[in-house]
Amino acid sequence: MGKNVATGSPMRGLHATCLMLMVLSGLHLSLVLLYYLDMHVYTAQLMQRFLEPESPATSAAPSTTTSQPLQPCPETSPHLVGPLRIEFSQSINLEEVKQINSLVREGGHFTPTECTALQKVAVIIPFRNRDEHLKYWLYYLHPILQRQQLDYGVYVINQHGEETFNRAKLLNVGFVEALKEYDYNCFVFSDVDLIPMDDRNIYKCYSQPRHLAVSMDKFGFRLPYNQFFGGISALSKEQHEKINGFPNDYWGWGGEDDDIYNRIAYKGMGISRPDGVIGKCRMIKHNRDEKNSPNPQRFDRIARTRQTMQNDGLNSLKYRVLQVKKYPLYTFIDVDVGGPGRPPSSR
Ligand code: UDH
Ligand code: NGS
Repeated sequence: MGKNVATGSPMRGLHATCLMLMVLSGLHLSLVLLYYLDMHVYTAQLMQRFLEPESPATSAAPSTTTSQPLQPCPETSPHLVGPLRIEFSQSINLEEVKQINSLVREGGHFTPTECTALQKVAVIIPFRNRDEHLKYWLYYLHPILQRQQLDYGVYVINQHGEETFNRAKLLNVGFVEALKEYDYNCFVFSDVDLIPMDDRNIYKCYSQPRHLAVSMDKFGFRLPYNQFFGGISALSKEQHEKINGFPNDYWGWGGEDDDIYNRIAYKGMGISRPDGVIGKCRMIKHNRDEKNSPNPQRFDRIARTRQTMQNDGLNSLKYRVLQVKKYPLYTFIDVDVGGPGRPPSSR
């Protein structure tokens, strides 16, 4: 017994010390582990922030969720990257375009969440049988428009049937139909085959009607003539109404953009344009479409804009909407616009 008592006490002390040391080193180990885990997560977050893809076609403006009241967006978006590489060699998968643009809502709408956009822009595209071109347009333009911090919607106005194409009338239809959906104050009218080569070419409205396609590859990156107003243009709601919209009676190719230019000039407005560097655009090469041959009446018509603009335009627009389809990246409006000398069919 005595022997046990004499040897038991130091053994128990040693045991307790060992236990304490083990607990302490366990604690130390878990603290070190926690610290490293935390650092790892933090580093991963940082890496993600800085390594996000910055390719112009894929990166959109970041969105932040905040309960603070939103400030107006700045005059110049901080997300712009300047010159873009635009090419049309690879075919586009719309599913991927949809995934890249996950902040775009059904029907092709986007609203910045980090600030209140300065303008509400409807982008109107005249359309028939150009699906491949539309894919490129959606692929390039959605990220650009988001980086420009615009509150926008994309409207593809499809001319139903086989009649001669009427670009300007389709644009008028887009103006009226978009306004039925949302309180847009700016309208950008864009051909489906034109892509800006610089995201500083802002798809918004200015104090004067804006011409955006000022420096196209097919014209050697120059204006073909001073009054040229084709390809892509932007008019505020007021500017569009002031000129009674666009002419409805240009069937086939050519002249309708010159008529629009005349309307603007006759109403005492000027044309605003970006410079020749920011205004560079690429056009997707294509052949002349069926039912869009040069309109033989175009020269006579543009000589008479001053008279015709009074009665041909928004105040005489007649069409019938056959279908409105909301796709993830655009709103598709199928319309009967009639034909030369033929009104749209009634129900
Ligand atoms: N558009 C269509 N479908 C058509 C015709 C025109 O969607 O059948 C739309 C489309 O948005 C197009 C725009 O109307 O971008 C302007 O028409 P366009 O591309 O025919 O006009 P553009 O002046 O070309 O660009 C004219 C034909 C050039 C032939 C060149 C041959 N080398
Ligand atoms: C003019 C046309 C415009 C056309 C421009 C560029 O001659 O409608 O060429 O055409 N005006 C008349 O014909 C009266 S383009 O080379 O882009 O096809 O926009």
